[in-house]
Amino acid sequence: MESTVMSMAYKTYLKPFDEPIYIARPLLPDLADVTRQLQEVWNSQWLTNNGPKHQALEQALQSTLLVPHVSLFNNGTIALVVACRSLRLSGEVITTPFTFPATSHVLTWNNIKPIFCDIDPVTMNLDADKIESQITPGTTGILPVHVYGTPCDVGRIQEIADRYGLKVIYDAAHAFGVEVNGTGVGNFGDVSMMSFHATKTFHTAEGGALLYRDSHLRERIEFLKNFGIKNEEEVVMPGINGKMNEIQAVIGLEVLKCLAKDTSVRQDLVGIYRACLADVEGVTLLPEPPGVKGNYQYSVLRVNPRDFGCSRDEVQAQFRKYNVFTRKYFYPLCSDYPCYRHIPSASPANLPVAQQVVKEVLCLPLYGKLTPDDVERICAILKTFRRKRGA
Ligand code: T4K
Repeated sequence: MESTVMSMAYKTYLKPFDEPIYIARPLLPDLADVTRQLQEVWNSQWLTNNGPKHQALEQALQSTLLVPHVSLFNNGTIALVVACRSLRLSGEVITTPFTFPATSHVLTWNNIKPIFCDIDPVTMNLDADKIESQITPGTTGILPVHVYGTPCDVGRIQEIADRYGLKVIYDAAHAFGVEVNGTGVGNFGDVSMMSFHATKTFHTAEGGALLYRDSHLRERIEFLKNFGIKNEEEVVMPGINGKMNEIQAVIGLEVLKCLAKDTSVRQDLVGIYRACLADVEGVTLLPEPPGVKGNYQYSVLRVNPRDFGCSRDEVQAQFRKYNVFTRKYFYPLCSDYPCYRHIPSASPANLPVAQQVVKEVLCLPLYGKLTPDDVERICAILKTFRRKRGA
């Protein structure tokens, strides 16, 4: 009798969620707090162009991210476009195919040819061992991505860059607050870009920033993000409009106040994912590297179809029936887009690891409003998809 009741309860547990469970949901501060700050913006009648909220956020982020310079932007993509310009990159830049489209597109927007290099099978970041073979006389830089917030092999990459006189720009879109042995991740390379899109741990609805140590870069970056305007009489370079406005900055200031608590909730939820899936054959979660303070931006599953008895795509399709919307970040590979697949380095033969990884990864829902019970239920549902060999 007791076991029948339990099994009925379990069946209910395995029913579809009443409301859709998305991959991400934005961290929303108390609206009253946001409104209070917006009232100040209204009173000041200063809505954009380096206003007081913008300045306050820039300073707050310099200390939060442990980096000497932060320049705010209207989104991460424009920030990355400006980063390439600020370092005068040209010709060819070595990058990863396993990323969001923005990474390779910013090179194209700068008339730079992306050269795709294969990735590490565990971290899924650019494989430092394979970078040198892609360097040619036309190479001016390396654009690695700290995918899912896992830091790249920053030491090795810098050593290669120094040896060949190359610049390094990190796409750190996912790496807000990540530290490597106590150093803010934005201190590595020449410049790093962070995205403050609504789906990121820290956000300004849309937004982004460049992080860097060299104070000489600041003036050029600030000109480039503001049409190249020096003053009312002088325009010194062909800049773009990359400015963050005061409303975005207010959202950022309020999100920042809630971030530590939200990150701790995310950390606990990742712990539950790990505990629930530890013994499930055929699925693994992205490991946390030693010495790294993570930000728990994503919960990244790898599905081995042979051992799990079901492919990543089948898992995603099955989850949809339960109202759970996972994402195949980052399928397809950038090197497989029609605009890039003609490039010789985009050939699948050059990117065997990326070609394999891109079939296996599935990002699971992760955000502060998800409950431990939700995560346990998502894991329980996932386990039902497993097909034992021979079954
Ligand atoms: N480099 C890398 C490595 C990146 O991953 C990104 C952006 C960039 C550069 C460029 O940075 P930004 O220019 O964006 O600052 C989302 C984000 O839009 C994008 O910022 C992010 N990477 C990427 C990984 O994820 P989509 O196309 O998956 O977004 P979307 O609209 O499908 O949203 C995903 C889910 O989030 C929805 O199913 C529901 C939920 N959601 C979304 C929004 C926008 C909400 O609950 N509320 C919302 O307001 O790209």
